[in-house]
Amino acid sequence: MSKKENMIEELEELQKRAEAELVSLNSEANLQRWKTAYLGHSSALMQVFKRLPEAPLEMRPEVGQHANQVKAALETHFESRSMEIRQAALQQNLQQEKQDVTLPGRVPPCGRLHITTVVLREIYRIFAEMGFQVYRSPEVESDVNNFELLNIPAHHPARDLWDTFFIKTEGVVLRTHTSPGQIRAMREFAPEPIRVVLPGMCYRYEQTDASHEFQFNQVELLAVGKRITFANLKGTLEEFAQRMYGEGVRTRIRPSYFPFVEPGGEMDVECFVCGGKGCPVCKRRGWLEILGCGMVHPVVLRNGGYDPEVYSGFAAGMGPERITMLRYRIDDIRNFWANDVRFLEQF
Ligand code: FA5
Repeated sequence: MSKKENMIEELEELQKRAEAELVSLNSEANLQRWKTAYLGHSSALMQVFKRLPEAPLEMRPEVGQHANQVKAALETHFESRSMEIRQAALQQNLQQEKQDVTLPGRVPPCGRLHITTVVLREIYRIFAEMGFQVYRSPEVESDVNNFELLNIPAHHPARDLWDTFFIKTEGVVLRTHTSPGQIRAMREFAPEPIRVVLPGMCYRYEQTDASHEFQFNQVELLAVGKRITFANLKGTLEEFAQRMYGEGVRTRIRPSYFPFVEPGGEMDVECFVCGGKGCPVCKRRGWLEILGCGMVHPVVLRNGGYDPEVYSGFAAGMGPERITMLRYRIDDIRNFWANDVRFLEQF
């Protein structure tokens, strides 16, 4: 066999071996190794090209041409095998990661309204239907609005009814009730008639217990105009109680003292746990206190910019957390602002 035939045979052997190996490969990594071995710089095929200049002149064209054909064939086969392997990997991925769309989805955790917010909104809705609008006033108040203009001068013993958080700035307090909002609303609207609810957080320096927190909401009710009477107050509160606690619920108004109303009272609803017979929830009285109320005191009307000879008004103040407790039989008010989701999630 001539040298030329030898080289050509060598090339054919090489091609057969390379192609046989290529068919058995089934990963990208192996493919790359194969490429380096058969088409890389130091591969046997490349050696043929390198050795060509040393070969006798007459055999160079034929051997060179043959080597080029082998190289082109190997490159083509490499490309198509490479494509097959990539396709197979893709198919396998699609199989393994197939999604079962019939499986129930994972429900994302979802927040909810705080129970007091729910009850507050219900209170607004009831009063909105009676023509009352929400009017917001600040939680940090002047001593003047919180007490003095409400007919509670400095050193008046009635100040003891509200254990107050004072702050370092003199004359500024955390409001102890929503009643100072009465002054703000009156001063904004006088001499126009008013029908507003004043909601929001109040603060008292309280010894906390199951029914007393040092922060709690109140909703104040205020109506001012000509010929407003105690009968209007009674009718409005009676209607509220029916809508809030259910039709047919019995109510009563007892006399009570608040410096900013005259006459003043407190409203009770019949205990809906025992139906008025007496139980631990109503402390055996058969009645539950829900709010303070009365006719706006002439001094307060004047401080708000209304002439008490011409105008009259009624006001009331209730605690939505206490209302919520009664409704849902919650036995401790301290749960409301303790931020324990086990409590909050129940509503
Ligand atoms: C007042 O604060 C008066 N401003 C209410 C008022 C308004 C009377 C207008 C007349 C006219 P009192 O201190 O009773 O009143 O509080 C009213 C309501 O707030 C109570 O019935 C109760 O529901 C709630 N409340 C009072 N103190 C606390 C407390 N420490 N924790 C939770 N709720 C409270």
